[in-house]
Amino acid sequence: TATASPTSFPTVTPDLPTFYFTDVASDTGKRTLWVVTVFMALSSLAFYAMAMRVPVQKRLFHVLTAFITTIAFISYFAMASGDGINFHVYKEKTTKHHTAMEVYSRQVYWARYVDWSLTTPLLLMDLGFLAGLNGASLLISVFADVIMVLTGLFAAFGNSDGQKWGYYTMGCAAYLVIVYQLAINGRTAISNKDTKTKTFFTMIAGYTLLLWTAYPIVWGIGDGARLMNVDAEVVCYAILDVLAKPIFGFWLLTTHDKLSRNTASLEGFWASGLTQE
Ligand code: RET
Repeated sequence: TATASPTSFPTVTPDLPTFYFTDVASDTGKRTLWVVTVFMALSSLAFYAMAMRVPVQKRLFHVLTAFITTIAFISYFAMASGDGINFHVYKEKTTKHHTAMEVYSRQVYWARYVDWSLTTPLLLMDLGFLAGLNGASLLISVFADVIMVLTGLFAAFGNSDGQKWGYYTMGCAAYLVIVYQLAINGRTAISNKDTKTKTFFTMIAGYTLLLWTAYPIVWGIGDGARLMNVDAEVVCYAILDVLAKPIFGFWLLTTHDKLSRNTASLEGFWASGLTQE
């Protein structure tokens, strides 16, 4: 029968006319994506140039940071040129008098998750190596990070609220593991270092946690609750990504150059087997 209760969201109603509503990025969103693409490209070039000005032994942070913006450049290039995006149908319902169907869909930029799954572990390695975090804590935080991003991807394509918010909850739990590793174990590790390195780690790790916490909030309002349109979501992530990658990177590299004596221990791992330049 054609009469469907409006709460059951029927998927197949061949006899009802169907209206499609889609939320896609407008020129504002597209321009934002291109601007960030260029910014990521230029930052990457700057980081590679900065890497070449120091001997290989001193390049660990430069290389990690340049990798981060390189991946961001590729993923932003994909999104700006219309790749790495899918439409996700998120609501189907009949109109008030059951005379028509309405289908809502929204763009999901899945290229972001590909980016995050690679760049956020690299960011954690930057911070972990700076703090002199032990291998166990670093491995656990990187694992939790991958779980966080992948559950976010599953959540973005969830077919029901239960799925969507279920994955989101798992992602938030994984995020808490990262916060714990950085805030508690990172602090313990840094306590052996000199005051300058300690202050710098506290500042840059605090800055990171503040920015990272904004991501699940933007996700919850945008992809999650669909209260924010795709354009606004693109702009929010653009600002966060620029602060969390290139700005974070410039801050780390310019300060680390001055502190490089203090992170000598981990450079043993990075430079083992390298001949002196
Ligand atoms: C998701 C949804 C699931 C729950 C949580 C999330 C957190 C994402 C974060 C992303 C950080 C990205 C960065 C990118 C580039 O610099 C996946 C949105 C907790 C923290 C820092």
